[in-house]
Amino acid sequence: MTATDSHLLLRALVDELARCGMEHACTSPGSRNTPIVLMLAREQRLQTWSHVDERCAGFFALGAAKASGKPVAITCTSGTAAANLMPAVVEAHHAGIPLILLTADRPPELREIGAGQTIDQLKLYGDAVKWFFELGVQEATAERMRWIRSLACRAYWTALGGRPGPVHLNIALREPLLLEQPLGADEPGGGGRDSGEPWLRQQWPAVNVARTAHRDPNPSRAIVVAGELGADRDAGRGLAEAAAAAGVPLLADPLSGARSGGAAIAHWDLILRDPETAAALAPDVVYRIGELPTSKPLRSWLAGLDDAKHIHFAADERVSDPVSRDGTRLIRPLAASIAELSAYLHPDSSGWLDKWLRADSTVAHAIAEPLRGAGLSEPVVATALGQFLPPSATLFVGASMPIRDVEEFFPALNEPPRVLANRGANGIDGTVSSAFGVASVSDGPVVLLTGDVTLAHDLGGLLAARRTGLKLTIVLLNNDGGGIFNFLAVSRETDVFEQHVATPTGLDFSIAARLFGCAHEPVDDIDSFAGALMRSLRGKQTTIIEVTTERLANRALHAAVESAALAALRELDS
Ligand SMILES: Cc1ncc(C[n+]2csc(CCOP(=O)(O)OP(=O)(O)O)c2C)c(N)n1
Repeated sequence: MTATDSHLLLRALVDELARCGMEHACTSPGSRNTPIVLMLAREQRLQTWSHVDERCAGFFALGAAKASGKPVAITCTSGTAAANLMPAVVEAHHAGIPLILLTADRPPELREIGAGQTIDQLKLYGDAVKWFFELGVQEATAERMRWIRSLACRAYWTALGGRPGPVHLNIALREPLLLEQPLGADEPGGGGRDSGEPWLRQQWPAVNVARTAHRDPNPSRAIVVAGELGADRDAGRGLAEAAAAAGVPLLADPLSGARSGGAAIAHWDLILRDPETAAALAPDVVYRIGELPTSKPLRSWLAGLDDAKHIHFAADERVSDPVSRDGTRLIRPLAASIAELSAYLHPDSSGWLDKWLRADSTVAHAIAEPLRGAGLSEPVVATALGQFLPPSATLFVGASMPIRDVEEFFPALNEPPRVLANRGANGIDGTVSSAFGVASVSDGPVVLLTGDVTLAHDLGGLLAARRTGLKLTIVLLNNDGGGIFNFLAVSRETDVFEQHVATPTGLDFSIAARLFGCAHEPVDDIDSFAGALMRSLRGKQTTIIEVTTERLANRALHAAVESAALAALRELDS
């Protein structure tokens, strides 16, 4: 194998990824992966994003693939560089996001003899990848060129097909890594197919969406529970329209894009905390679609619905039923699920939807007072983002309290912004990088809502602001530590809690902003928040809008909101 062989093979591999439809790739620097970097960066059909830190590169690619629904390639050098992709690979595996990992490796004769930067990269990501393949060292014969073209397409279609996920190609490269002369246009075997077609185009059989026997002739009390639905922005809208047309209450996570229209119940998380209301609103049929929302009240309510039929429309065979309630699981592509579910929903005349809507407006009214009294709090920021963001925007939500507050407080809107989050493995890692990845494929502005520990965890992700030219609006809820832990029993273990669980960082984020070339705007009331948000949405620079809150006050406010909601619901019941 000469440098010419490896460059010819890699050029063909990248050519096929682009022919299949790939548009974005991420690189991280190194020596061994130089030939892969050259091919990706020089491929005109790809937009290639450079990252210093492989962990950031992995999450950036994840964000881009999540928002676009298309595979994104990542290359890194050998050794711990490849190991740094693991968190993003795990998230991609659990969330069903297509990635193609191109790790450079030493050739076999340099493995297991103490050569530098050499670790065992075979099956490095275990079962978290859909396919692992060791490319070995090959000569660029006509036969091998055909083979690599076919293999590149297989990697692309495997990442994208069925339940999407990551694919790992481990690429052994022997020195010399670089060419003396530029590569000519010719290729043994004549190159790829005419007219830009990929070597292999894979198609899946059309799925039979024939009606099944599960349709109830006249269920009067049905609800729809919608969780994250993936990259297709029309899916949530279609679902909301179908629920509104049928008068079926729609309990939608903002991540579904379906918290919208006349049947959307915005405050179901609070409504279901009142046992009497929850019992009165028990349905005969639960139609679930997408992932199950995080909300504990929702999950325990569903778990207790013994007498209801539970019908789950799922996009693939992966089980997403943590309460073991699915009675029927209908596996369909998303669009087919929505079409079929729409046909299941019956127009309602029993006042069923009205009962839900009354509870919803009762809660909305009741919680307004404690929220108003608390100034610019974490729940108010979650609510305000729903009110202020244009439909063209994307809100990327960090783990911990931000995702819970968005679930609990985000309003039902006619045209909601897209809401995304890393909910596959619920990590706080890679959040900034994921949001920048989303920005790389988005036309509208991207806003990240994050806690301070989450931001500190991926502070290096801010380097993308300087190095990629992409822009984020980062809304930082700084309660100096993990506020979520103040809601847990561990907060009573006072000797250990602050240092080892809450982990306040004490960071001055204005200095971090300056370091990475970002603007920083501290805000302390709703007007200054709205002003900073609008300026940042219009501007060109990444801005950290910092809202300072207190963990104990935040917990007390959540409790006051819940008490107000429950008191009002009880009054409604009586
Ligand atoms: C990679 C990873 N490490 C640890 C955790 C556990 N964890 C969940 S929330 C959290 C704290 C988050 O704090 P912050 O971002 O400030 O948000 P807040 O809780 O204040 O809303 C931690 C450490 C996790 N989910 N992922």
